[in-house]
Amino acid sequence: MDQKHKAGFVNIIGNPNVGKSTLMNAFVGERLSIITSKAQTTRHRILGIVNGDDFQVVLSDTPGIIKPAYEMQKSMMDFVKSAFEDADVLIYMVEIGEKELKDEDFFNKIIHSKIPVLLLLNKIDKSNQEQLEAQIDLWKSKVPNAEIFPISALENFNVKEVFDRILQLLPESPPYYPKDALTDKPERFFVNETIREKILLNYDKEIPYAVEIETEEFLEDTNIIRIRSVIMVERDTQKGIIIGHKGAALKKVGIQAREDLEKFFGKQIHIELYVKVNKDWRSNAYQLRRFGYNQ
Ligand code: GDP
Ligand code: K
Ligand code: MG
Repeated sequence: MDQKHKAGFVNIIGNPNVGKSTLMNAFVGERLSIITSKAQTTRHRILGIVNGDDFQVVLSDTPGIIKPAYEMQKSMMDFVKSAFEDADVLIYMVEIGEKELKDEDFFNKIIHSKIPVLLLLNKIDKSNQEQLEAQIDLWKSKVPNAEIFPISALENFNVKEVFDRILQLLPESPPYYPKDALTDKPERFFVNETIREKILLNYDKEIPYAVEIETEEFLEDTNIIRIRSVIMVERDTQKGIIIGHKGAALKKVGIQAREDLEKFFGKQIHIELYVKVNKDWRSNAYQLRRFGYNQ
């Protein structure tokens, strides 16, 4: 192994919807993490890996920080807590106009962090110079231990500068994952997340939060991948809404998911979706383990 190889872990934390997943995808160059304008889009910790000849940056996207209201959210916050324990660099993302982190404990951990903190002030495409300067001053005083970078994750502005700074901060180390790896998550995970994204986009109100996806079959052939996934809901009424009149709503989700998955895997996709009622999957600890929240 080259002596000068650098490798390490970068954890991205911040309030919901500030743009954490958008940034991670900008770094990795793939839509690993699903992105929507709704809070709680990201439920798991997702690793994204950026490889170069002499570096490997392992980024971890976390769910936005929220106050846990039920079992699933508690476990989501455990993912966030672990972000403080195994990082070489901490990215704390805030967006223009935001004033504080929703959780005081987390905020205290950030300002007392022994790990270098890069504070990314995101969405500057939505601000003017005066507002930006005021925000930089505000965050300098709130988090004196951080280096501040104004960025636009969406428009890829200043993202490369942040990445270069990360490379400087990483320790010399051999890679942690194979150098052709993009993520630590199995293929089925991306299928589940893609379907969940389409559900978030197509249904209103409480439906997306009552849903969990399980991919039962993922059969890869030379030219085609055959997928069968279950959409788990909590009540019969939700099942009806997901399916829609003559199955039209579910069909739309299937078509949209297939289009994205064909791009992601670079193969033809055959996808079969069906809906099952599984009462209270959200608060049942056994079920949560099964879906991978407590691992
Ligand atoms: P997360 O919840 O922190 O992971 O946020 P997401 O990455 O899911 O983004 C939430 C919303 O903010 C989405 O609608 C993004 O398109 C939008 N967004 C992210 N970054 C930017 C940015 O730099 N500028 C603008 N205007 N919108 C952004
Ligand atoms: K979001
Ligand atoms: Mg996210």
